[in-house]
Amino acid sequence: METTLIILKPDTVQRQLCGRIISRFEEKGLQIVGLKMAHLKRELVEEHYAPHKGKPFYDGLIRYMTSNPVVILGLRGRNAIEVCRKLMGATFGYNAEPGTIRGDFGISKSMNLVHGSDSVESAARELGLFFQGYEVFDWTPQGLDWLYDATEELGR
Ligand code: IDP
Ligand code: MG
Repeated sequence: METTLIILKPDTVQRQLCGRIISRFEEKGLQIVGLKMAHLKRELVEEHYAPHKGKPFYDGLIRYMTSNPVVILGLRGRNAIEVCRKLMGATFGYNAEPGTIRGDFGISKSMNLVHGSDSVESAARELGLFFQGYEVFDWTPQGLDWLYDATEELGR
């Protein structure tokens, strides 16, 4: 099982799409293990997006991400990082395939509704930035045996 960091960006909150977008992840079988709302401070967003520092869109990205509240999620499941990236779709809304979150709800380059970690290393780094340990909950979904093959995938 992997856990990934998802942020519903300010455009998702403003456009009141949080519920619909969280449903996409839940319907797929991902489990919410952390959830909170925050108006992000500049320093935290700068650290989160440090790999993009110096790129032409960086300053605008920081302004956008600190402009309004966001919703932050920890999502858990098999291959959660890749699964979430697939559900999100390509970075730019106008490129993203229909059926994906970015493909169905947006058309912008920067305002693309969601952030999702892109590797095991970045997921660990980003979860550590946005959640304290006690804010991530280890709970067992009742329906787990109907989402995964118990013997083959869950080792039971
Ligand atoms: P990702 O969110 O699909 O992983 P990244 O390349 O990591 O995409 O870029 C981080 C965020 O920066 C994007 O989600 C988007 O909001 C913004 N961004 C990336 N490239 C551009 C650009 O060329 N113009 C404007 N904003 C961009
Ligand atoms: Mg990225």
